[in-house]
Amino acid sequence: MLTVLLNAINIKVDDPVAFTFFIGYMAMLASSVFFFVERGSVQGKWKLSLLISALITGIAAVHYYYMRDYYLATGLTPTALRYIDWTLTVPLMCVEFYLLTKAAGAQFSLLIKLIVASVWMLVTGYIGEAFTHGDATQIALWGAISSIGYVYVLYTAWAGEVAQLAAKSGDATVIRGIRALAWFVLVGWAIYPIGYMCMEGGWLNTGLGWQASSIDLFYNIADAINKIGFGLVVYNIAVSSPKTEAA
Ligand SMILES: *C/C=C(C)/C=C/C=C(C)/C=C/C1=C(C)CCCC1(C)C
Repeated sequence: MLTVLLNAINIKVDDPVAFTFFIGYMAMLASSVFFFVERGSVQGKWKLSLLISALITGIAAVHYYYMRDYYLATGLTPTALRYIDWTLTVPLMCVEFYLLTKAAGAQFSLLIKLIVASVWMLVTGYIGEAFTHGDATQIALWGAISSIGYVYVLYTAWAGEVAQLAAKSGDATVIRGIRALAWFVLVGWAIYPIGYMCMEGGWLNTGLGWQASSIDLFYNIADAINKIGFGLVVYNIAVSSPKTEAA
């Protein structure tokens, strides 16, 4: 039964990469509808945050639609589409951090710093994936340069400005929410460099012999966890924070 269905949509049962592209598309689309509809039922001050969550999963859904097609047609990793998706959605995740801490005094400069760090991480990561042609030294070098941006976001969320502002807000829901998002950055985002190291010439590929095609498996699973998970944390903050008259 499942085989017939998967054949009909041109996905082989023994191809988990194709399967996760397919499921990823559905999950992103469904989440986007959910966040967009729920936006109507939360307090005014959270509506923009929910819209951003819907945009993150919505943008990803469109990219998954094309990435799945690309992968099925060529069997190759859709590197460019992947990085276009991330370059749009990761800065939007920075916007979520900014919006959640704005009431506690977050400055626009915090948002700019987070966006610069994440774009740094993605541009240098893209160079590492697209232009190194299996050269192990180059891959490791660009991976390390990219990680500087990652560590900056990680630091900001756990101990830097975002964490300090959350503490200052005095709102237990926001404090818990920011801590949950920081966990996503620590654990969920760490899945990406693992995927990166699976590419031809990466440490896990040459060192442990992991399959080069697993790069997409890691990225697809990480995207679902991080994009939908982030959105659900924000949604949870919105529905459980104390009601304020002015909002
Ligand atoms: C929705 C997409 C998200 C949250 C993407 C996050 C991507 C990363 C955290 C990527 C990190 C990388 C490194 C830290 C080093 C190697 C290259 C990257 C770009 C895979």
